[in-house]
Amino acid sequence: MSTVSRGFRGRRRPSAELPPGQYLVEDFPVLSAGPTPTIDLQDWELVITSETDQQQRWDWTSFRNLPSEQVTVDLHCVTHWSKLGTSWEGVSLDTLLEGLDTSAGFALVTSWGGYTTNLPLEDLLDGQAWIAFRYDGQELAPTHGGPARLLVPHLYFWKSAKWVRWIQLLDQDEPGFWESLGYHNYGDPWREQRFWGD
Ligand SMILES: Nc1nc2c(c(=O)[nH]1)N[C@H]1C(S)=C(S)[C@@H](COP(=O)(O)O)O[C@H]1N2
Ligand SMILES: [Mo]
Repeated sequence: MSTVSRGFRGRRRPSAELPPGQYLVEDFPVLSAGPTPTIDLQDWELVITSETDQQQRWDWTSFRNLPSEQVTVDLHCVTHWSKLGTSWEGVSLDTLLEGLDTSAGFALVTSWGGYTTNLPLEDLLDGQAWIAFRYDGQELAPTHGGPARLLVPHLYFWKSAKWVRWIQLLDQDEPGFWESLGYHNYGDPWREQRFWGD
C-alpha cells in the first residue's frame, strides 16, 4: 500500500518541468559578458544576410510594423538557473525570414557590442524563435537586451543574443563567443549539453 496519498501526489509539481541540473529562480538575473550598449532607436537596425548575400534590413519603425506575437516560455541558463513562465512580445523569425531564399544550414547571430552565438537555422524556424522587444508587458530593459533581443527558449539562454543586430545565414557552422570558449555547440538543456563533449 502506498504511503503517499493521491491528493498529495496530485499537488506535486511535475519534475519534468525542469531540465537536469537546473534550479528555479523567481527574480530575473542579468548575465552579460560586457557592458550594456546604448542604442539609439534612430540608429537601430536589424539585418539578415543569406549565404548568397541577399539582405533584408529593418529600421526600428519597419521592424515594429511587422506582426508580433505574445509568448510565454521557460528560460534555462547554463549557470543552472531556470525561470518558468516568462512573457514576451516579439517578431517571429518565421516572419523575418519570409521572402528570403536560402538553403543555409546555420545561423551566426551578432549583437551590438560584438557578442556572437551560432545555431542551426532550423532552430530559428517553426515558431521556436523571436526577436523580442517587450518583457512582462514593458519595453525590454537595456540590461536584458533592449531595444530587442533574440529569444530561443528551447536552447540554453546564452543562445538568446541580447541587443541583436545581424543574423548571418551560412552554409558552414561557425562557433560564436561562448561556443569558442568550450560551451556546447548546440546547447539543449534537456540533454544537459553545457560543454563540448556533453
Ligand atoms: N549580447 C549578449 N547577449 C547575451 C549575453 C551577453 O553577454 N551578451 N549573455 C547570454 C547569457 S550567458 C545569458 S544567460 C542570457 C542572459 O540574459 P539576461 O541578462 O536577460 O538574463 O543572455 C545571453 N545573451
Ligand atoms: Mo547564461
